[in-house]
Amino acid sequence: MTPPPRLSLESLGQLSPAAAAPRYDRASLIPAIVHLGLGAFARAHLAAYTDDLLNAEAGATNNADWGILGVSLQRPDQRDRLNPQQGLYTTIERGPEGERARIIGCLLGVMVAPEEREALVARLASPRTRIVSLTITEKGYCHDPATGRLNMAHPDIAHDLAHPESPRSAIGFIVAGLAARRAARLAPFTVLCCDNLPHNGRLVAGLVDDFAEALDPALAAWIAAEACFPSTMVDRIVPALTDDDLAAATRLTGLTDMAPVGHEPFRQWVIEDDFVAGLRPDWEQVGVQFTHDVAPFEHMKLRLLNGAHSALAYLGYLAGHETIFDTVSDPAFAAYAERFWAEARPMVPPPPGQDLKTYTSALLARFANPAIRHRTWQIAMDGSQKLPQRLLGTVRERLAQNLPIPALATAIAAWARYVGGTDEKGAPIDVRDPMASLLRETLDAAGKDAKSRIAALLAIEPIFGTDLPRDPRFVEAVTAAYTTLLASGARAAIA
Ligand code: CS2
Repeated sequence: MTPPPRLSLESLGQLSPAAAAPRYDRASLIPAIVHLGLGAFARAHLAAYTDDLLNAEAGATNNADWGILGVSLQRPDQRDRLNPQQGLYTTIERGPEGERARIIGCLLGVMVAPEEREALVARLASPRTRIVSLTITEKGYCHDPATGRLNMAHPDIAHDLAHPESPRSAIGFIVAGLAARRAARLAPFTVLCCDNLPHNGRLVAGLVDDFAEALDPALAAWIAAEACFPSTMVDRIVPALTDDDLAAATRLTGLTDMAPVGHEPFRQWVIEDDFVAGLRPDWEQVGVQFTHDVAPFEHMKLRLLNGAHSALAYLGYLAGHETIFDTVSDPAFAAYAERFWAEARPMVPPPPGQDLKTYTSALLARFANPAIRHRTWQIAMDGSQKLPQRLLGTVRERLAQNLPIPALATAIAAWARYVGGTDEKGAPIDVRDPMASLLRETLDAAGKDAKSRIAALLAIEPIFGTDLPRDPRFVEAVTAAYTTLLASGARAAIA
């Protein structure tokens, strides 16, 4: 049997009638958005919203220019899958009622930064580029998570400061692009951070400033005066691509797509309305919320969604659960999630019009979506970069009010158990974390005793700061939870 034709502009005519195709004229789009870190999430979120807007505006001219150029900062695989399809790909929405496929048309192509550094800087400096958006994950910012400052000793940052015209890091590319615009007397672009970091716009502005200041204080002053760094809260559960997704895309579209993306129905995007010259797509027409203060939304999302995600990922993985769905289908873990939220909710001021109990009930339902196979191992990645904003802020605020932290301490103990590198059956864990070797060495040096292992991990300042390791209430709670995890296993520990 010959495989169905590869998805492309030419084969769109053969798209299955059940799948939706772009209704706008793709030829009129220009890549006014350059997106750094093009992964599944951005393709199911930023690009899906933009595609909705283009569909809604089809025929009108005012929004016809907002196409997206994707950039991979490391590997070529997204380009190799997407460029032969002219940037087209299938999104598969998976809800309790079944699957719905559509073709996204606003991605115009993908560049691979390490192979075309100068060309990418030239793109960023092009007058047509208005927005540079980012989903590069927490570690992509090369910062110290506890202080939010740029890590000048990071190898990529050290390289980029020595070779600013030929950068490696996202921060290096942004500053190179802005420097070229300033030299050409162009306005800067807006930097739109879409990663799960607190005050993400302000954070990136600070990192760009740290970098530019080290290079050229006049450039730093120009960026501070002219550029915009709106903060955002982004939300949609988008697991990494699997072979099942490839088969599902073919089944639903009748075409071969090497880069489909599966996602849950829910999505949310809250953006601070602060763009250079006010230039941005009218995303509010398709459900994006613009506000002058994103902080309460990101607080709620990072602490309640991502906090519970990380807690369930470590505990669930240790208990042998492959996905978040498997984990919360186990009543002991669903009950744990409720206890976690009961600890976290009082430390979250609700955003306008939002009831937090309703929010966390909806989260449990989202986690329990059987059609979404989000691996605990995927969420467990990069814990050193995630713990501060997901768990430790809540811990600090509860301790300041002398409130107990049993569920939070259990989550941190599960992380400590996880980064130890062996699971409850003695099998090795593939720990992915920029600090993986430091974590390993720290634990090896600490020996076998639970108290000294926890003390050694909590002494890692970029994660825990200087206050938490000195707080006996925190240290004792995490040590006790860790001891129980070792003795009884994750499931019994929470049951
Ligand atoms: C997850 C997030 O991988 C992770 O760490 O917690 O990717 C989560 O799925 C998204 O933030 C949901 O919006």
